Amino acid sequence: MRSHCPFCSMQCSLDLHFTPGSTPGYEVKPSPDFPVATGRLCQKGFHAFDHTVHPERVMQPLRRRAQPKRGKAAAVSSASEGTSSTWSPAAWPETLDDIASRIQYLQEQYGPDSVAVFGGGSLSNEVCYLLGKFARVALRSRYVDYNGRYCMSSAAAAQQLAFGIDRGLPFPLEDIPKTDYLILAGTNIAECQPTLMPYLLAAKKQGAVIVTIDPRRTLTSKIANHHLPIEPGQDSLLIGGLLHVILSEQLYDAQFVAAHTEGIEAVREAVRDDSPERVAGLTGIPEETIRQVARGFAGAKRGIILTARGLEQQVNGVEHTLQYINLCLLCGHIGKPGSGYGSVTGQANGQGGREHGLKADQLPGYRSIEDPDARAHVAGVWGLDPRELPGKGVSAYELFEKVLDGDIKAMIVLGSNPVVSSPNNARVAEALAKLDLLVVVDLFETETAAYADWLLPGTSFLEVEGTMTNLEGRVFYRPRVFEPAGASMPDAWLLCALAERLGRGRYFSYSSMSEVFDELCRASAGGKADYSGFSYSRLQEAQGLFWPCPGPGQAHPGTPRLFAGGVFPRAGGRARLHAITPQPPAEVADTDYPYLLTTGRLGGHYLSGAQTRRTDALAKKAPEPVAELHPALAEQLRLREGDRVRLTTRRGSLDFAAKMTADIHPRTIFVPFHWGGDLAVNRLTNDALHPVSRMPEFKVCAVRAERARTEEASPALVHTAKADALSD
Ligand SMILES: Nc1nc2c(c(=O)[nH]1)N[C@H]1C(S)=C(S)[C@@H](COP(=O)(O)OP(=O)(O)OC[C@H]3O[C@@H](n4cnc5c(=O)[nH]c(N)nc54)[C@H](O)[C@@H]3O)O[C@H]1N2
Ligand SMILES: Nc1nc2c(c(=O)[nH]1)N[C@H]1C(S)=C(S)[C@@H](COP(=O)(O)OP(=O)(O)OC[C@H]3O[C@@H](n4cnc5c(=O)[nH]c(N)nc54)[C@H](O)[C@@H]3O)O[C@H]1N2
Ligand code: SF4
Ligand SMILES: [Mo]
Repeated sequence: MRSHCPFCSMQCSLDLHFTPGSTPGYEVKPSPDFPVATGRLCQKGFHAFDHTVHPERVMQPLRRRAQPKRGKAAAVSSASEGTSSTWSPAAWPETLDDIASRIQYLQEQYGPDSVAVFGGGSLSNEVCYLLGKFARVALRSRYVDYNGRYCMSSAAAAQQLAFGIDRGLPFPLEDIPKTDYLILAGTNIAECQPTLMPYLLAAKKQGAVIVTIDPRRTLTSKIANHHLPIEPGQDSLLIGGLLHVILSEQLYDAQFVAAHTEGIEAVREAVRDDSPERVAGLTGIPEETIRQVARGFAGAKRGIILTARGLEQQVNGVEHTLQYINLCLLCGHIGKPGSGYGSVTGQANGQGGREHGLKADQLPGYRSIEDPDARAHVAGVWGLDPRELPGKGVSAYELFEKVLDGDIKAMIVLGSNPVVSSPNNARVAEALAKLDLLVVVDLFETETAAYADWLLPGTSFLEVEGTMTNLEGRVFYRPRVFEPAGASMPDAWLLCALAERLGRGRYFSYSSMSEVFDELCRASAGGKADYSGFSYSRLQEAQGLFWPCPGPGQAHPGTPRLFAGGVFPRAGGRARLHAITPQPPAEVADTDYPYLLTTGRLGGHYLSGAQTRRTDALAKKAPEPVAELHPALAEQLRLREGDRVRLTTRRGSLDFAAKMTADIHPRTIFVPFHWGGDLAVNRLTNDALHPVSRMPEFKVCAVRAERARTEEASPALVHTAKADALSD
């Protein structure tokens, strides 16, 4: 049986082979004949089946017996997961009746905006579309956003500003081996999109130079010709140095810049003082390396830059991204095979999720909810008066602030575990504990479900059909291979059933998932992410097609490569260069907090770990988070191998096992974020947001480090024992 891995944005195709008598009963193998992953899977893909049959799967609607824990003290203490005595099982009709009547009661008291929706980028296009529609049409609430805000929002904003459109990669993966020079900044592809590595290696084999920019020498950096180990937060400054060289030595593509861009003079002015000498002094990257990479990239026939969360998840994330786009545009490396700028999308459907209205300011087809024409078009498809559509809401993290302010009283969380994945997560827990009604729809009783009044069983990726959009903008069909487990129901069914009980059923009456998709396609027609030429049958036949694909009919072949001939979808057709003046992160190192903490991923775990911590083979390899720090720093702290390190930021203190590695910048400490409770590094991270994209600063905050006192029972050790028990 054919499906697609539920985890990262590569969306590798996998085949399930029935193996009677074995555990877990099916063997996962890579599909040999689907494009993208070239017949490979990573460790997460090979184990993707395991969590779907885990004994802890939620199998029926569960209602909390007692009230959820209330108040700050409870929220800040370990967000331990509940037990079965916490919940009483319920049938679907009474569940939906109760939730609907509580929503109606709250909306009568406090208005439609008192109920919010928090979605996720693992969901299919159909569910993302329905969630956005559900918020606006069934709840009539402006408050909807999703975890993609924590993920792609800075790159999305930057691409919109520079190019007028945001598609993670504006070119297909098959273009990568054609390049001569590849810059990988803040992207750890070897662990985060492992099946993309063969494309990078193919480029290298054909002679491409590879440069990595990261505070850590990651597995990805091992294939690089040059590794530039900056401190977190310095990308704009470093790239400013490269731009200075390229402009002062006249290495840029003057013809391309004159014909296809605007704004070069302002960039020239902005980097006037960023000489390699000065930038080397500030970043520690040798002057000669700055010159060499600038000359190499500008002189290459074809060049590609890929960025990811390393530089995007910052209060300056949009500016860092724009600076890399400046580099690409000035060198004319765009709009032709083997050249371009791309941001490596993260979640399974991180791309589609941000196209069809799950974002606070957005309507399907990547339309703005503030554009009167867009409102009229979408309202027309939905059969509403445009005046009935609410306006724009607030970003993911700000939804929790609205709860604390008392504006939001109820929330539906579907496809996310924000207690683990939000910055400064004690505040998020505090907000959830304050809600009058929290409904969580998930496969598992997550750390977020610990605050829920209702926990509803979601279906796994194998139990529901739908379409997904991968990092290249390739839209493909994922079939259903099993019946929903237990009493779980597809998310789409749940939303439609709830809409009906809220008296809005006439807007949510579909007889099949393909009907939802057809409506999505109509709603997207004429928008930037135009899907109107797609249908289930067409996508199945073609093994995926690239958007935009304007309809009607089957004539348009889809668009694997954007910006052909250097034409950009902005007024005048030109791309925009941006003058960037590098700014420091929201927190810099000082005497109280002398180092920088950065966070990220491990190859064997996925996001909040809800799925991969329940996958024995993966949990065994990485049972708890380990803080990576440089041996020189360890010596300064008198830390020995095997010691635990106490990390303290302005938000709190946590203890972690420590690993010494010369592969990290000497003043930077890295901790992965895949764990909850007292192992959740998001207890420490900064909730400062980018002024426009509202992206939190996951990648930099000031931290103090010391040897943890061993006589104190370390909370982490308790959890290690729990993780071991889980994997037995
Ligand atoms: N195994 C695994 N794969 C995943 C995921 C997962 O959880 N696990 N998640 C998926 C998702 S949703 C996403 S968004 C992607 C994320 O994919 P990536 O963005 O590649 O992953 P991260 O580990 O968050 O960050 C990448 C690198 O940024 C570096 N970094 C930190 N600060 C800076 C900085 O200031 N500048 C630069 N240049 N680099 C910096 C870190 O050291 C890290 O190596 O991965 C996807 N794939
Ligand atoms: N410190 C730090 N924090 C970060 C980041 C970082 O780099 N550093 N990265 C951020 C990024 S890029 C991201 S994308 C976020 C992601 O953070 P989360 O949104 O918390 O990610 P997941 O763990 O994927 O949560 C998805 C949840 O939905 C459930 N689920 C999966 N599929 C389905 C489905 O089809 N239906 C339903 N109903 N439920 C489903 C899963 O069991 C899981 O509990 O984390 C962010 N947080
Ligand atoms: S590379 Fe991504 S999509 Fe492919 S198997 Fe691994 S996690 Fe799944
Ligand atoms: Mo992400």
